[in-house]
Amino acid sequence: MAKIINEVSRTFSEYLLLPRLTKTFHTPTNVSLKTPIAKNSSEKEPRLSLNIPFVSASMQSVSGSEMAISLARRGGCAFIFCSQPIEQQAAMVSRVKTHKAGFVPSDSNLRPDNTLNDAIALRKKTGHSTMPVTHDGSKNGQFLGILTDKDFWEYEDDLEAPVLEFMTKKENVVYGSVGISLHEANKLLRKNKKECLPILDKNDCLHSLVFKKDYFDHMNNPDELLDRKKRLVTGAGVNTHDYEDRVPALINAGVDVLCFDSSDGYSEFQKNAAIWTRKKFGDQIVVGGGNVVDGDGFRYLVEEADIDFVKVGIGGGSICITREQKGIGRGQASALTAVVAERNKYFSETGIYIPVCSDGGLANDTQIIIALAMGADFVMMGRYFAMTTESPTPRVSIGGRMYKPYWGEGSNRARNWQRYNNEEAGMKFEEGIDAYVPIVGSVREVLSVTTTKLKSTMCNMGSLTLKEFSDNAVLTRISEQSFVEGGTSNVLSVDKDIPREV
Ligand code: MZP
Repeated sequence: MAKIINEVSRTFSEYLLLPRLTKTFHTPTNVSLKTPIAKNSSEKEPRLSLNIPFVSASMQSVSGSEMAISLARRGGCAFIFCSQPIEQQAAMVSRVKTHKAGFVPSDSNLRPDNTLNDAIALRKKTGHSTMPVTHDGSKNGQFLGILTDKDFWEYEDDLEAPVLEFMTKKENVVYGSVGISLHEANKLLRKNKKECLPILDKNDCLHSLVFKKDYFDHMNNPDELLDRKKRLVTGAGVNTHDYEDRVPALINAGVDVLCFDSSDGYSEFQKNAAIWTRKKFGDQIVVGGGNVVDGDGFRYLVEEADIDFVKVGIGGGSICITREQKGIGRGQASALTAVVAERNKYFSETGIYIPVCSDGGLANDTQIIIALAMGADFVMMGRYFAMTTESPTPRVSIGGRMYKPYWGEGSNRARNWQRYNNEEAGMKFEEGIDAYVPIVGSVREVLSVTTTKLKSTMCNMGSLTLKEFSDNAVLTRISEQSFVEGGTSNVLSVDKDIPREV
């Protein structure tokens, strides 16, 4: 006979935190959001930790290389989607790993015979006023000099005159050679009071540029997540079909973390793929598994599949219709607390700590905070990142507002790929929908609001680390009435209730 769990399956919006004693040193500046992503023990540090507890979903409409670069620069990690050809995914990983913060390829180049008018037009097009001059106007051509808007007077000089007459010639330019470290390049900029340092190869061809402004940008991103070679960290999704080809290609491209991307990870398919990966690559790579929604699934992945972190959640994603279509899933709060309880039990039995990731269905910052309080070490989000300028989809104007397309990996649009392309499932039904989400700003902007709120709540809970936060957390279930009470009541909101004159 079927086993029936009588306890209701619950979600994050049904809970609130009760504040704990806040001491004077509990201030946001003292809070650390560092969190493990690889298994660890009291004797052994995790092989990899995130500097903020946020990762982006392995989805076509969320995680490309631009997302991966931007998120790693803020301390998180993107999982580049696997529903694409292996070479294409490996190229995206490689783009992140070769992104050298500080050394940028020049995108505004001139030939010496270009006119000042050409230079002005180029500046308008790219928005960049520093323009290297190369023999053929290409970004890696022979370097002849550099033109900036300080070199000419737009309303005084003859704009039909060639750039050659106005540029600072190579012999008067301070430049660096390929191989110079970023630290040394910045020292040269500082010593010579320059804004930009061209980097030349041994044939005097332009390689890249280093800008003073990027140094400040770097200083403004103290949480940047870097590997041992100071390259940005990136993750990638993998599947249980072509892993024997995909995993080596991704590792070759330099990927740091892999995660099996499946709506149901409690399977021998995932065990076989994870064990194969571990046997072949050992601890060189962090491997995540999932998704599961209970302690049994957790135990299986940890004990049988030797994975590093477990991802929790079935059917809660904003674009997901798995629960409606197949009748499997669990309220995300119930799923998370069940898995966290099993993780803690496993830790007390073995001394091995397995990070848990809450994946999907986080509709706002409050729910992110509740998930972390309930013991998630980090959260994976799709919609949240799909709404940023860095997601790999085009902007679309609908009714005067700007949106971006966002679709599930189980939707028709995405599913011509291995995960959904097996004979049994056929193409008879979808598990995800095709949607639009409003554009809310850059990854940096949205994360800055979320992390500020999270740190503030952690202080309310008398905690300076995420571990203290979940150890200290006391949560209460709320009634529908108290949920209503939590919003505004008996007032007219200036934003929502009072019509504005146009
Ligand atoms: P959300 O952050 O948009 O609410 O949810 C993102 C998560 O939904 C993903 O990380 C993945 O686990 C899940 N997902 C992606 N595609 C589908 C689908 O098509 C899906 N059903 O459920």
